[in-house]
Parts: sequence; structure tokens; C-alpha cells
Amino acid sequence: MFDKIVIANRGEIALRILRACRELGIKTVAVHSDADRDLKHVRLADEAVCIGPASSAESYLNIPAIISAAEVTDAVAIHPGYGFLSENADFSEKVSLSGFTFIGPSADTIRMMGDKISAKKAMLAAGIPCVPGNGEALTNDNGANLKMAQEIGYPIIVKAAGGGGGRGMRVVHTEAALLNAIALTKAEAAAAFGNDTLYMEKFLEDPRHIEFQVLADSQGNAIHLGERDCSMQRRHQKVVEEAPAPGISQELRNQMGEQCTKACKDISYLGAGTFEFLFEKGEFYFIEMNTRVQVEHPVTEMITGFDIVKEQLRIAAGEPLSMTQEQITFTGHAIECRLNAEDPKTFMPCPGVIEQFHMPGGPGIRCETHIYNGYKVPPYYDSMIGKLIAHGEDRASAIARMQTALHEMVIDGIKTNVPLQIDILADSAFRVGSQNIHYLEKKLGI
Ligand code: MV4
Repeated sequence: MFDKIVIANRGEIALRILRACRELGIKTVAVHSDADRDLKHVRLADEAVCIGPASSAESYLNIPAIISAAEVTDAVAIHPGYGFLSENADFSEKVSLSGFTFIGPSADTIRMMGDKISAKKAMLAAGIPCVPGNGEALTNDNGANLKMAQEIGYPIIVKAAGGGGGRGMRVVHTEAALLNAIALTKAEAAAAFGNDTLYMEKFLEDPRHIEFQVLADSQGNAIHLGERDCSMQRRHQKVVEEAPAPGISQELRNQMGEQCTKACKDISYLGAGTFEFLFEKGEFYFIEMNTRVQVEHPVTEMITGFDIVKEQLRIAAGEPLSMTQEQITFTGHAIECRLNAEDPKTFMPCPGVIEQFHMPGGPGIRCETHIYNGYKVPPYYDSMIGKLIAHGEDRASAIARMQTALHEMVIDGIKTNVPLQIDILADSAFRVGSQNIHYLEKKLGI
């Protein structure tokens, strides 16, 4: 196992990684910006290195500064967490070329999945069901593009190969609108991603967003930990996640999970990953693969009892997966509410000092957060300040525990989205379950 690693992230995920390191006897180096000296994990880490000013571009996205921190502290590996450099192929490559272990997949794998066309092609080749549309780059041949859209059938969606996470896409409802939509999306993609390559798919109108968690080791083994339903979202920001996804049978879970693990083996995937699907009328359609640990990984941990972050560390250190697929079991139901420092009505970020924080507890409750009394939420980064996770024997019990915990929690001094989360948990349609990706925005009147 590693002697010492750099945690190249901040906030709750940096603390989560630090805790996994402690359990495995790995020494930790926290790298932080000028604005983050008071982060909880910085105080708990064995060593801390300031890597730059508050601006992410000069700190958490500063590749040379992070690699230098690993060099001066004699660390042997770097965990990127999520966001920031976690899906940056050049970072993975530079970490490796500098003689450190990147805790995640190879640069080649990250690059393949970062390009949504090559990702889709790899998944089609591996037999993963994809959204109708051949996954080939559009050419400047207007006739060919019109023909392709007609064959798929309107509505279609034009997507940028360099996009993802909701950026660089446009829905087209009629033939008359197609060529202009392609031109606009192409120009936007060139400006946003420096890559104007586009592709076309059938637009699914009312899907759910369901994703499968996988882990693959360097011996060629792969397992899946089932799925999560992340359909409760606003403007591509997930708000509530849960596992298992309501209405997915154990048979369908096993079948989709097996297809995902087979795809992992086909592409020699390494580490933790997530296959994102749209789910509509009982069918799964692949859209993207995430090559990092995800914010919502705890709901999977709660129903499987499996520690995904510790497994990432073991895999990167060359150890085989600690469990076989047959040893993975699914127990009960888990729900995660993201906690954001924001106005619950306008969604404007609300940084500031936490005057009072009381963490909820009780059976099945887990709170992943770095905040504490007196902590000042800085204005420079994402507004997520933590996550509340509730596990119960079934969905109703998980909801009841979450409601109890949300009402018990005190976060004073700043505005948070806790009132919104209380409203969602009490919503009759949420309580039925299986709502699609548009439900929350419609409820909020967007
Ligand atoms: C789609 C789609 C409908 N049909 N693709 C948005 C984020 C990116 N991961 C892919 N996205 C979508 N792709 C087809 N063919 C609808 C979305 C989409 C969406 C997907 C997942 C979660 C939230 C979403 C919100 C709006 C649109």
C-alpha cells in the first residue's frame, strides 16, 4: 500500500479521502489554496502545502504546483477527487510521467471518455445499449445530415464531442430547424471546447438518469455495485440521488451491471467509474462515462457496505479487487441530499460564516461535510458544503430518516438549500418515486 499520498481536492471529498487513507495507514498531504487554510482536512492531514491563490485556475487546477507538492513531501500517489483535475487526461499523464501514481484511470482512458464520440464508439463495440444515432462525427454535407436526422426521426439532439454534463447540445424538433441548429452548436462548441466536432442522437423526451457504479483492477477483474437514480436535478446539478433506482428489478440490475463490467474488461478500465444512462420506457441508453469517484458514491456504499474510496486506493496500489461480484449484496435503500450554501429560492450562492452547525444523527444517518462552527465558506468554489445520506430497510424508511435528519440539522449564519430539500422529501410525486429528469425543474416552475 502507498506510504503517503497527495489529496488534490478540497471540501467534503478531501475529508472523505483523508479518512480512507487513515483507515489504510496511508500518510496524507493536503494541498490547498490561500483561501482554504481553515479547511477541516488541512488541519487533520499529516502535512499541508499551499499551492496558490484562491482562484482555482492558480491552485486546484495548477498541475505543476500539485506535482511539486508531491515532490517536496515525498508522496507517491495523487488522488484527484471529483471536479477540478479529476477527468483531465493531461494531469493523469503528467502525474505518471513525473513518477507518481494517478489514483484513477490512464490518460488514454480519460481521453477516450472525454471525447463523447470515441466513448460512444467504445460502448457500441462493447455491446452497451446506446441512444439511437450512429455516433459518427457530422460532416459539412448538409444533405447527409438531413438524411441522418430523418432516419433517426425527430426530435433529435445535436451534441458536441467535447461537451458533456449538459454543455454543448441543442434539441431539434423539425427538419426546417436542423441546419441552423448544427451551425450554432458548432460555433458554440468551437468557442467552449476548442473542438467543433458534433454528433447526432434521437432526443429522449422524458428519461430518468440512472448510472451504474463499477470498479476494475489491474489484474483485469471488474465488478459493479448496482445503480443510482440521479433524476432529481436542476440545470444539470444533481440535488437528490438514491440507490437502488425505484422499479429496477434485480434481474435488470444484474444484466446491465454485467454489461458494464464486460465493457470495463473490453477497454481495460482501471479504478472507479460510472456508466451514465438515460432510462425510458424500460430501456437503458448509454450517454457518458465518468472516470472519477462521484459526489453521490455514498448511496451505493450504504446499500452495499462497500468502501469505494478505499477500493480506489487499493486498486491504484496494484491490489486486486477485495470482493467478487458474488460477494456484493444490496441491502435496503439510501438517499442523498446535497447541502448547498445557496438561497433556497433564487439558488444564488451564499458564502459566509457558519455560526452554528449541529450534525444530525441516529440510525442509518451519515453526514459527509467539512463544515464546523465558525468555518467560513469561501466564495471562490462550488457552493456544495456537504451531503446528508439516509439508509433504511426500504425507500419509505430512508425517506423518513432523511426527513428526521433534515429537521434536526442546524446550519446557522448562511442560507442553505435545506428548506428546498425538506420540500422535496415531502413532495407527493417524489415519494411515489421514479420521476424523470424534468420533474424538479417543473415543480420549481422553470
Ligand atoms: C440527452 C437527453 C435526451 N436525449 N441525450 C444532459 C447532460 C448530458 N450528460 C446528456 N444530457 C442529456 N442527453 C439524448 N439523446 C437529455 C439530456 C439531459 C439530461 C440528462 C441527464 C440528467 C439531466 C439532464 C437534463 C437535461 C437534459
